[in-house]
Amino acid sequence: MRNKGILSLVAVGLFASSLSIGAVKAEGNGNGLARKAIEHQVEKPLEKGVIDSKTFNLLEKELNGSNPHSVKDFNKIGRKSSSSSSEYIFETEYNDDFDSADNASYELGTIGQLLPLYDVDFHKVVVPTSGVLLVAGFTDSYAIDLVFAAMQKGFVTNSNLEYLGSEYEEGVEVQAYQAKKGTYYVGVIDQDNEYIDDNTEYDMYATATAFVDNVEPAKPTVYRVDNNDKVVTGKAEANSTVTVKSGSKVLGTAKATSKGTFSVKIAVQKEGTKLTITAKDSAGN
Ligand SMILES: [Ca+2]
Ligand SMILES: [Ca+2]
Ligand SMILES: [Ca+2]
Ligand SMILES: [Ca+2]
Repeated sequence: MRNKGILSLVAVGLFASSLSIGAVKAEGNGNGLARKAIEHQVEKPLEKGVIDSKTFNLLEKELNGSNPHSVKDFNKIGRKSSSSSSEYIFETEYNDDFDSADNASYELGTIGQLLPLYDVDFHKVVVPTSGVLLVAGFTDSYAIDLVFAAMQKGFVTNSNLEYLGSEYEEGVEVQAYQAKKGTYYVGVIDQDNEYIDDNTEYDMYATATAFVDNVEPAKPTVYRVDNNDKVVTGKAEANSTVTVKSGSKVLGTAKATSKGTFSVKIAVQKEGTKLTITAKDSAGN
C-alpha cells in the first residue's frame, strides 16, 4: 500500500528554480518565537481510532500526488488551486508570520522550501465545523529536519485546538488535532537550520491537510406539534438532515437551512403519538 515513494519531490525539483524566486527575501532571526512554538509540539503517539486507515491513505495519496482529489470526500469546502491542473500548491513567500500566511487546501498538498536560514512558513487552514484537523508532512531531503505544527493565530493555546498526537510511518508524519470551527495555521520549520545553513532550492517539503467531522450535531430543538399539524419545525445544526420518526417508522425528513431552522412535512398524527426527531450532519454523525 505504501510501496510507491510517498512523494516524488525529485520530479517536483523541476519547479525548484521558479520557486526560489519567491524565497530570496532574507530574514534575520526574528522568527524565534515561531520556531519555539513549532518545536514545542511534543512527540505523542496518536491513539488508535482517531485516524481511520481510509483517511490516512487519502492523506498519503495527497502527498503522493496520485489522487489528490479524494480528500474531497471528507471535506466539501476545500478550495481549488487557481491552476487546476496542478497537483500541488507551491508556497508563496513571504509567509513568515500569521498575517502573511499562504492558503493551504484540503484538496492539494503544499510544497515549500526552507530558505534562507531561519525561514518559517505559515499555511492557513480553515476548519468548517468542529472535528479533527489532520496535518501531514513529508520531506525527502536530508538537509531538512522537518518540524511542523498546527496552531492558532498569535500562538494562543486553548480548547479551540487540541493536539491529539501523531503517527509516523515511512517518512510521513500525520498529526491530529481536535479543532473547533475557525482559522488555523500550519507552521513549518527546518529544525537544523538553527545550526546549519545547508538547504538549497532543491530541498523541499510537502504538507497536506484533511478534515474529518467526528462531532455529532446537538439535539434538535422541536416546537410544539399538535394532532392537526402537517409539519414539524424547530432548530437543528445548520445543513443537517432532520428525520421525524414515530417508533421505527420514518414520517418525514428534510434538510435544515444554513441558519439552522428546519421544517419536516409529516402526515397528521394521532393525539399522544410519540415523535422522535434526530439530526445528522453531512459526515453522518
Ligand atoms: Ca519557505
Ligand atoms: Ca517563509
Ligand atoms: Ca537544513
Ligand atoms: Ca458535525
